Amino acid sequence: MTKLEIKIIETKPFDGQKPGTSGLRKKVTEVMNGNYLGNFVQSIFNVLPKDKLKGSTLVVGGDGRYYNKQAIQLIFQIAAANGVGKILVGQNGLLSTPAISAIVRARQALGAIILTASHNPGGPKGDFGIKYNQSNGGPAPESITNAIYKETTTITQIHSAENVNVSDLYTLQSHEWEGFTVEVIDSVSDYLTLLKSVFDFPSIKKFATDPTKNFRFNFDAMSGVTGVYGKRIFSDELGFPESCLINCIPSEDFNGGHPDPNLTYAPELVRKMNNGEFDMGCASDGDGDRNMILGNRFFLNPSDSVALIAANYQAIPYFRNGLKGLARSMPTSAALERVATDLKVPFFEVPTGWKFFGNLMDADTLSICGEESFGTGSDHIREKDGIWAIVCWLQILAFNNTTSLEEIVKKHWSKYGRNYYSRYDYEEIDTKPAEEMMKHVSAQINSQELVGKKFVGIQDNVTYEVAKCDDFEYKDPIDKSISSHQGLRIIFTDGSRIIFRLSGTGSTGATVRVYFDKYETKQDQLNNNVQIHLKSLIHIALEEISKLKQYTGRDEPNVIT
Ligand code: VG1
Ligand code: CO
Repeated sequence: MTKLEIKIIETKPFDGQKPGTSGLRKKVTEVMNGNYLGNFVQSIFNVLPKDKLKGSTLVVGGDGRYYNKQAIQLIFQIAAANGVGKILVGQNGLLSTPAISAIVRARQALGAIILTASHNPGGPKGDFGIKYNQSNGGPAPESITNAIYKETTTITQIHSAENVNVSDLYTLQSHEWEGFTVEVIDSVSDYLTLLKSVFDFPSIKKFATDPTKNFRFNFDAMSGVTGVYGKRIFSDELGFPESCLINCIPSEDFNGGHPDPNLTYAPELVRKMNNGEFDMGCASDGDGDRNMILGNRFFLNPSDSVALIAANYQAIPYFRNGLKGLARSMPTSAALERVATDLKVPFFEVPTGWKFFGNLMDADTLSICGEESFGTGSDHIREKDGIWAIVCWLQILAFNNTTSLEEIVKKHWSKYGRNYYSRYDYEEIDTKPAEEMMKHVSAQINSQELVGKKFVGIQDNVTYEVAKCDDFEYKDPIDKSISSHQGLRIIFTDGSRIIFRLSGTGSTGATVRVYFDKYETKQDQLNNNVQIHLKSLIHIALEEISKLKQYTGRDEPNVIT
């Protein structure tokens, strides 16, 4: 068997290799510069204990964006030289983020290296991303990502086995060297096996293919990795015709699109749904962990989606023994805790980013969780899961024997009340004005001058009085670690909330996110237009508290959800 030819490459640190909300995300041009990626990969191995690394199994794959394949070869070489025994790589280098989480767990791997910048655009001028997941299948916590970052600031050497090269990532087979194997695995099988144990596939198939129901379904993979999964799961397994699947060929630049499933970046699907062409339309992002779900001329807000999945848990076989707990990220609407209260299960509020849910799941206190940013998931894996969320809704429709999502959501609102919710994104603002605006808001929070302040709503004439405001800090109930500065919160006496955050996933400039949440119980006020219903709160946030326009020069957000 061929021996590994290990070389030591001298290197120097690169600035700015600090992972953000979900891994390191940078422009492809920056990542392709010299040892940039090699440094980061070696830094990951430098923080992993040598004895665990020796002979370990790692899962590697990505969303198929530009530079994915070259990065995979580089990881093979550095992993081999650092003592890894085996790498499981997805066919053609493709694995969705949730599938990687499933594979790590099913095969008891040490961890995974995931190559994705998720919802950020790709191609030679787009973004690239890399993150490390641990043996539970979830993103590494801040203690590890900080340690990796520290390594990147002092790194001097990369260890690389330069005779490791796998040119054929298509054929499902193993490639062996002395002490090192690369196994090309099917991208879908492990994940599909898991989903089949979570859901009742036959009942969904029966519903989906029942001619008397004439259920019209559409899935948009946004030219990301879930194209591969969409065909196998929705078509081959659940019986939907292939004509239901759009943009299902993974492309290195997402076909020139922005693989972010929201109302702005999935225009084709949104137009069809607004025309009433389908009963259910859905999309997922570049790496398959996000989902957008629409009904016939109806938008399902992600914060409502997770609340409804929880409220309808009995439809899903995986939850047959009940729910252990529910959780949402801080900016996500408060709809979920009303369900937690009703079901009498523990409830948790964590900072933005999936890495905070994992500890709760590992401690067996969390079953279903979600984020407003089109992320929903459960403890079947340790990542959010776009296809899982879509299949949840198929299962809920089948269980309730209806093709109308809207009907199910409206029934929920009339029982629990409705959280009117919206998020405004101001993308690629210059860093300085964005930070100054955040400082302006945090000054009012730090001095507590906002507390007790009354604002009269320009739309509803209602008086909004500030009850509480803070810079959100989270103490992990399991490992007691503290995460500070997780978003500026202003909470009103009626429970309405305004939140300001700077994004941690962008690669250029700053993205400001402003979140609005207002709870309504009056039965005749449950079907209003969201933007009109929130107009007063939006005005208070933008004009009175933050003076966002003055600071940033932006009249309108790029994306409204
Ligand atoms: C955004 C979302 C956050 C999500 C993160 C990763 O982070 O707000 O909820 O977990 O993206 O999603 P930020 O810091 O830009 O607000 V994914 O699908 O890009 O891995
Ligand atoms: Co994603």
